[in-house]
Amino acid sequence: MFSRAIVRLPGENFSEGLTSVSLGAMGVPDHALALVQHAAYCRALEACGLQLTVLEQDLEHPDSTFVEDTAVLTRQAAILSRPGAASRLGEVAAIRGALLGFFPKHYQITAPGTLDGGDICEAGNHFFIGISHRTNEEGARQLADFLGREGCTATFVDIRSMTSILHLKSGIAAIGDHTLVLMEELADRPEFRGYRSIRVGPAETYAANAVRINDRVFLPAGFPVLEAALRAHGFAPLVLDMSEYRKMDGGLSCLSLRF
Ligand code: CIR
Repeated sequence: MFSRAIVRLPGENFSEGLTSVSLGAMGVPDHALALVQHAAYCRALEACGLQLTVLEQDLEHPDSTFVEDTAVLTRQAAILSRPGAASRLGEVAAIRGALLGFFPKHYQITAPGTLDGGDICEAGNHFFIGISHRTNEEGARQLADFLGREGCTATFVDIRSMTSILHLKSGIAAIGDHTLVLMEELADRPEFRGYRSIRVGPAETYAANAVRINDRVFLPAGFPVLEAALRAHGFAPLVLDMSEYRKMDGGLSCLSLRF
């Protein structure tokens, strides 16, 4: 069960962040609408019983609303990341003060390691660590070592050959009850054998970035097949509009650090 979350408001220059999406086709993100969607996300977290720390916008870092990438959290420890994109490196120092007071133990990924929190999928005491174009092998090794010291296990999932996702968690969600939501391209990988899986077809891949928050599973709006599948498996989806964050390659998990 989570009792807290940290979020950061998107800045007016949010649309100057990194994205692989063609904004010509999709339209530039609308900051006012992004704020409305952020507020709805915060209300949903609160409705699930979480107490929020809402950080002010950080105009130095247009991607800083995606706070998930700055840390990996266990019960006792906050492991500060070292983001793989140069423009995001400063986000870690900016969130450090807000985060560390909540945790008795602290670790830090150091150079030449790089690691984005979006590549880390926590399934109970086990962590899947994506090796991607943001998280390198050295960063993954450092994290696995820190997790080991915290009594957790880890396996690596190399996604560098995949062009369809930015982070591991763009294609997988651990939603509890030994269940993984998995995009087709990841569904048959041996790393995930032994879990109950709910597959997400190519038309709904974006929705694979779902998040279990206490009794609910947060799901982006517009993905009825996955929503129905979750209900059929006994989960309770809570649907949120994520249109403006999607334009910046962001999903539901990226918008908060939960603990
Ligand atoms: C980036 O490219 O870094 C941001 N525009 C999106 C980060 C999304 N974060 C995540 O999936 N955890």
